[in-house]
Formats: sequence, C-alpha cells, structure tokens
Amino acid sequence: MKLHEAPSPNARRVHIAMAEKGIEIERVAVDIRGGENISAEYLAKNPGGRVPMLELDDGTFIGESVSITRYLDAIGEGASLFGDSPLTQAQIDMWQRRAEFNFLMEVAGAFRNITGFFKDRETCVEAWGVVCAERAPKALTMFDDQLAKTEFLAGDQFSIADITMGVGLDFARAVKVVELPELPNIKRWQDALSARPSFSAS
Ligand SMILES: N[C@@H](CCC(=O)N[C@@H](CS)C(=O)NCC(=O)O)C(=O)O
Repeated sequence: MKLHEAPSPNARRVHIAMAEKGIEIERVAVDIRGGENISAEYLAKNPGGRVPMLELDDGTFIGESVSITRYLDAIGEGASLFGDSPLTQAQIDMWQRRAEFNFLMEVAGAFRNITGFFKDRETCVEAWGVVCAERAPKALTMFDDQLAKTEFLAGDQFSIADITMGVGLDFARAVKVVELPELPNIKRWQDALSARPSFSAS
C-alpha cells in the first residue's frame, strides 16, 4: 500500500489511525501547493482531488481520510476505531459527523476563505471565512458538555470521532484563524489524547 499525502490535518487523521492500528504504509508526497492533486493524472485516481489517498497493492484507490481510516481499521490490529456493536457504531458515527461538520469543516472554511491559501483554484470569500471562524468555537460547548459525561467523545472507547476532533483543535490552534475558548472537559480530554503515542508522534 501507499499513502499519497501532503502535510495536512486530514493526512494526520490517517497517521494517527495507522499508529493506533499498528500499520506502516509507504508515503508518497503530493505537491498540493503546486496543484498536483488537481492534475488530470491525480483526478483519474481520486476524482475528489484531495489528499490523502490510499493506493492498494492491486491498484485500487481510496480517497477521503475517514474512508481510508475505516479500511485500515478493518485490516489492522487492536480495538476498533468505528465500534463493534450496532449502538457503539451509531454513537461513534454521530460524534464523528459532529466533529467533522460542526468543527473541522468550519475551521477549514475559516482557514481557506480568510487566508486564500487555495485561491488559485477556488473562490475565497473572506466574509464567509469570518462566519466559519465565529461558528467553530460556538460548537465547542456541545463537545465539552459531552466530555463532562464520557471519557471519550462517543463513550468509554477511543474512536475516529476523537481523532477528528483532536486533529481539528490542533489545526485550529496552528493556523490561528479561530479563537478557541479553554473549556475544562475538552482540556482534560485533549491532555489524555496528547499522551497517546499516536497523537504525540504525528
Ligand atoms: N474530506 C476530505 C478532505 C481532504 C482535504 O480537504 N484535503 C486537503 C488537505 S487537508 C487538500 O487536499 N487540499 C488541497 C486542495 O484543496 O486543493 C478528507 O477527509 O480526506
């Protein structure tokens, strides 16, 4: 297998999953600043035009970091990142989607529209970025309230939801386009995530 990637929060989600599942994968750098990911050759493999992308040994390509993680979860060792029972699967999916749509996507929207990082390939609307930057921190209360009741976002099991939210928070801090309040339960949970080798090494 090969992981086509660039330094990015979505590649980091896959790196954390690889470490959690004990999987090593050859990495291939994709020049996203130079637009390699929107070249005809890349789009033929991944019409989503983004990184990361997993290439299997039989030439199959899987795009989308959560889909790649789901595949690695199924073939790797150890506890599932997506849940074992119908209930845990639904709860993990629910929190994964909330982390992705209510937080990570808002931070990405703020970053992309305020900085114009990819303005060579998309229309950036600064005012929309400001709206995203306002919405991302507002969503945090929901996660903090949940973490007052549970060890991890979806209950007592570390999951893809924690990976998405933890990576989203670190990305928000790194790109500095969103002001984040310090909330006690998120802090307790993030300290626990940082102590995991999968997070600290990625
Ligand atoms: N939903 C996708 C999003 C992937 C994504 O947005 N990747 C960014 C890097 S974090 C990218 O490829 N950016 C290049 C571009 O937008 O042209 C996933 O989870 O993999």
